[in-house]
Amino acid sequence: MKGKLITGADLLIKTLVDANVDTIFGYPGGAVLPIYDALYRNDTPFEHVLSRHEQGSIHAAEGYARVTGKPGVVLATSGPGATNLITGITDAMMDSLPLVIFTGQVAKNVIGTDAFQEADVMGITTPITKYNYQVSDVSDLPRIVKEAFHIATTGRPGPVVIDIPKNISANITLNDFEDDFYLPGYQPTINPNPLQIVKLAEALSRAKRPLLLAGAGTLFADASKELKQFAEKYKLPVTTTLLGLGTFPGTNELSLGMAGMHGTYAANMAIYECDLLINIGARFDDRLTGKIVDFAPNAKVAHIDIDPAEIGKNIKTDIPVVADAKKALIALLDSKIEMQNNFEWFEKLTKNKQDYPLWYERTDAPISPQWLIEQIYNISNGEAIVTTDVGQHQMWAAQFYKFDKPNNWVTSGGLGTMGFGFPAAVGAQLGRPNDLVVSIVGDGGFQMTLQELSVIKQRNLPVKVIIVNNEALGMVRQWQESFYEERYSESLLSENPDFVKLAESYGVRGVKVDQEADVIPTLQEIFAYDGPVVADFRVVRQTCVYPMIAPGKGIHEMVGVTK
Ligand SMILES: Cc1ncc(C[n+]2csc(CCOP(=O)(O)OP(=O)(O)O)c2C)c(N)n1
Ligand SMILES: [Mg+2]
Repeated sequence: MKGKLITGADLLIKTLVDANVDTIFGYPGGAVLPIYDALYRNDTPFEHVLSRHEQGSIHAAEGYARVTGKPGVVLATSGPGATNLITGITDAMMDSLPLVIFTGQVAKNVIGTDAFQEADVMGITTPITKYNYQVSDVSDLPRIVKEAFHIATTGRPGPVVIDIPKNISANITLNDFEDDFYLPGYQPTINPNPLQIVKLAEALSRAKRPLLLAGAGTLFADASKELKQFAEKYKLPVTTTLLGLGTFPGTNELSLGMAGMHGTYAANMAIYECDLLINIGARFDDRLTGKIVDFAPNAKVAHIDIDPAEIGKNIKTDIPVVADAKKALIALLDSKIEMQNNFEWFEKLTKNKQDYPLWYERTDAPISPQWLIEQIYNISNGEAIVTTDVGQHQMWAAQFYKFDKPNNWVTSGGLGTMGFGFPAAVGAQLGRPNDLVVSIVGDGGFQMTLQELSVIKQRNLPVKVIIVNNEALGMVRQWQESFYEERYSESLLSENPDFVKLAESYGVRGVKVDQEADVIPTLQEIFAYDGPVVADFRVVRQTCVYPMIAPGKGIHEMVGVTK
């Protein structure tokens, strides 16, 4: 017999060390006790971060993955531990975040008997993971873990679940199984087809009104540098999706800002009027496109995406390029392209930017939420990692924080998960300990996962929580105002807790600001403070997010473009 005898849990720890894991986000329970015991007994080179709810663990892992580019690793127990992860797994699937999630499972001999804390994790997670495994033989464990990290991080990233029955982690086994793998059915296409690149180069040479649309795929491919080179070389205007913010510098003269439901007039009209739309790593989701027939109606559409399933899914595509965004951009930079004179187009877009900027009403007390975001931008020199929840504050952060650098923007796009922002900030701060992490949250969403205050206290993580407190489920209130004749059904939060006292009860500093005059000094002071802070900013409840494309309307039918 070869090798040493150890437990399956010790073998798991070894596989994590081999995968260069530095942080695990988790929460213990019966089915993972052998794994937690192995964590205790082994001198591991990685850290385990105890959340206060499994949803906190998984959103933290998402935040960590988003800002570091490394996979987020999660460990939870069977049954309720696993089901508490479901929202985060779905969120990661929708936003293509690389996660490897370990769930405990009841022992193999009782699977299917409704054993204590048994849940069908394979069944539940099949539609919300890139791949999932249940380990049935411990000798497969090293290979499965290696495969899982490979699948999560390559091609289009996504979450992978490994369900581990308790007998596998508890029993004694050998420590030296093979971990080589071969996945003939999983070979993502990385390099673009040269003929498709030629077609795209030719289309660009003919275009009079070209436009680049950059999505999160550009970030995952680490292609921001190439995107900027390409745009500047040919003077191509650039708009981004919500998740693509930061992939192209927001302050660059070629930037039109974000497109879509709450995008800028300049960006949405550019999509409406362009004759060539080059989508790089965005998935044409409905919050971007509005009514499909009015989306880029005069344009040839090129779509660069690593996931072939995205091509033509929502928008008819003339030039598909299945490839890694960086490889495709490098190929385009090397292509022969002779641009038409697009001076008039560029002038028009610049004029749209100047004539129809984002606007807001400034108020003194309570504070204007958009003005608050502008001050956060100014005082952090535009260099903070910003995480948000979902709602009005999220859209204001997207509109008014000009992201110039990639991977500093952490938000829940596809699933729109309230409760995401604060735990995501915990993971972001752990992944990038030297950066300023500002978590802009709603008074509603913060109350969904604020138990993670224990974690920032325990670890003295200097996360700055900014509550944009409108005493409302603001985005719901806005839709009720606009589309339901001001019937504010269950959307006003007049019974919010005292957030300052709440923070203090966790041992975290709390401040409340309700006058404009106090905003700048408070932000300066808390950003300089070396510890966690919860700041409750009182903003005007009635403020709406504009411009807006109403549901069912076309991208050119924005309302609230001007005051
Ligand atoms: C988990 C979850 N439940 C419900 C919703 C629907 N929803 C979207 S925005 C919103 C209001 C959010 O309120 P708040 O967190 O205070 O942010 P605000 O819009 O006021 O800035 C709600 C309820 C959601 N996105 N996620
Ligand atoms: Mg609110």
